[in-house]
Amino acid sequence: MAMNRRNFLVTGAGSVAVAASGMLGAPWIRRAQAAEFTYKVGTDLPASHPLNVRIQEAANAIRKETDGRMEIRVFPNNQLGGDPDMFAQLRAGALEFFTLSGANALSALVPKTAISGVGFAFKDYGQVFAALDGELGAHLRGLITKAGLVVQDKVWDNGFRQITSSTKAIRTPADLQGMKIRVPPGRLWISLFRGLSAAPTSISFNEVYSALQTKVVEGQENALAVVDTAKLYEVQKYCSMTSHMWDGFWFLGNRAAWDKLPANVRDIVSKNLNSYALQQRKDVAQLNASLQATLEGKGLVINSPDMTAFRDVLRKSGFYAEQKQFFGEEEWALLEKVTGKLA
Ligand code: X2X
Repeated sequence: MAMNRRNFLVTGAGSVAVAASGMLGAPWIRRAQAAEFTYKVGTDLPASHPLNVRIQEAANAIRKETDGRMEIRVFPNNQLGGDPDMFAQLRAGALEFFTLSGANALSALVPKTAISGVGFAFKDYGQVFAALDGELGAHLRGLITKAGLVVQDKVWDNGFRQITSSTKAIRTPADLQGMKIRVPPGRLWISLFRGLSAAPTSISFNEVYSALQTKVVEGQENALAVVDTAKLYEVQKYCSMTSHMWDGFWFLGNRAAWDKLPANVRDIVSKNLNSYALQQRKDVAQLNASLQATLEGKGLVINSPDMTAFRDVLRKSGFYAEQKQFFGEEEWALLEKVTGKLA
């Protein structure tokens, strides 16, 4: 077998070793051979974030349980592009799997998935997962499926989002007035921060570090696990614990690629993705609870404002009335069934 660079890249280092040692076909080398199905998953977070760590563990379990038939390769950190790009690739079939927030680019196709990000809707993780593992989640997954995509049952955690800034701590609603803040692509984020009288700009995550560094924007908002793993503390000074919204990732699949998998392989994939998602939720909750001290050690100045006044500003701005109308009576009722009256 001739080994040129292309062969090497296609077959991988395992096969090179096999070819070189003349052991082709040896049964114990089976794992090094190409899988029958090699699918990619793209994510927007750094490799060290529990989202990627647990997806990789799920992929390992899936390879093992399918006897090497199914390989899922993880491409973290926007290696395959920003969220809108990866979402387009997923829809076109160039990418088989993609994790995406319901409030992010997914809401351009399925607007109602953004409902999980409504400002101050969930008071804690108990409410978040009661809603998303319950009726609201089932309803949203139905809409995603109707739009032609595949979605796994368990949502992965991003966390409650906090505001960081290079210019000031956020202590009162007045501190947000006119603040140039980066938000992810998605209508809801713009409505939320306009409702709080800030000046939000949509920027996809792959451009956030440099947008903060060059001061195109003063601040951004993300869960502490993201602030830490993406090293945003290097380009931000303050972090205000606003927990203004919860955010999570749906594990999406391309319909044609999914339907190509035999039923027993699909079952193994879903079973593992859903069980590792539950592990990942625990990791993120623990991290977000313990990272304050770590981030202070890295130089961030952290404060915890009383959020009552912020909610009042949002209510008075008409935010909840507007969102209720946007998402619709049925969806709003499913949300309020868990959260209690919001508007
Ligand atoms: O873009 C973001 O800020 C991120 C990484 O949190 C999302 O995917 C929504």
